[in-house]
Amino acid sequence: MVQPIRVAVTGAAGQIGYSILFRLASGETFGNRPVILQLLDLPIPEVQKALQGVAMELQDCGFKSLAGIECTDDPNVAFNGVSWALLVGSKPRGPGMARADLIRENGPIFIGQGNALEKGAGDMRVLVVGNPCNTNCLIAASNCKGVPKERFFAMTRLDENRAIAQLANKAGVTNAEISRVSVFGNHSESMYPDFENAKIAGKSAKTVIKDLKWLRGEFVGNVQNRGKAIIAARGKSSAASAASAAIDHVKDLEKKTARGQWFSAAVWSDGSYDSPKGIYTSMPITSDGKGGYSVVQGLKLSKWAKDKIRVTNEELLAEREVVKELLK
Ligand code: NAX
Repeated sequence: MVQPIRVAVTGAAGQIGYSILFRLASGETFGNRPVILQLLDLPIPEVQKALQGVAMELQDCGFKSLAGIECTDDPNVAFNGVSWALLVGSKPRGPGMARADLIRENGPIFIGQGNALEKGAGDMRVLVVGNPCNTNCLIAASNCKGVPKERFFAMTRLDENRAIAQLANKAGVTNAEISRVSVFGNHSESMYPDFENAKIAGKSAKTVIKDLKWLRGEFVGNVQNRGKAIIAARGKSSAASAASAAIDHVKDLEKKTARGQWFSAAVWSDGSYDSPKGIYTSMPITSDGKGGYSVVQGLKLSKWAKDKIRVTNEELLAEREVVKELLK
């Protein structure tokens, strides 16, 4: 009999939780391997009641691959024995709230969760989605001593997917014809989506689109500001697309990346592309299909692109400064 895989999701009663859990349970993400979901949310009666409601709906789907559901308000229970921990839960940014205040507000959550992950840790991988995700990932990893920093990721896959859709739309092709898009830096408005190495139907995106002004201006801006545009249109932040990107991340890390392809994730900086060490910054990576990854090396970037990457990494250094007392 195949051993079930245990997957923890925090903030499971929230918007993203409501989209992600069904795709984790359905068999789509882990194939035929049975899944036990370990769902964490706040110790507030209404929140725990809502979480029970989500668990009831999961049961009602009758997924053959769902082997169990545990709902809890205790991170030690949620992370016990997991292979994946998806850290979604955190407070959203309130109106007029500065980014630094959000960082200070959410940072402490990731100390406790880092400690609990350390206790429960087997050979797990952690994906931080809750914002500011790069810096929250740094806090969690730093408070999870003994677990290699390379097992932690912050999610920038949504930004990559947004960039793919923008390029496909401009070139009048399907998303499937776009490849080799990378997101560099922070999951914030400073991120840099690289089109210089992207391909459209196997040809350089720059030669297909032939409009450098659009690529450097509208394209980059649309990707950087897409989160805001969704809030303006929907009145709520992206949820289904964020959940979908997290599923893409897990699936892509679980399988060996096809030759010549890559995907984006914020990883523990090894200094590639002149990124400072000691931060989680987004880079193009490939997976070995066994839980390990490598940063794609040797991409050619213009001085203009390198400047953009420098700026977004400087923002990450400034965020690290804000949370320095939370790091071990
Ligand atoms: P919701 O407010 O709908 O849900 C958040 C859930 O987290 C709530 O159920 C809340 O009770 C729970 N929570 C809060 N603190 C917790 C704690 N200490 N332990 C466990 N649970 C806790 O937000 P949702 O729309 O689901 O978004 C969740 C996070 O994802 C936010 O931080 C959001 O900014 C971030 N996002 C990140 C994205 C990315 O690409 N990295 C994109 C989408 C999204 O903006």
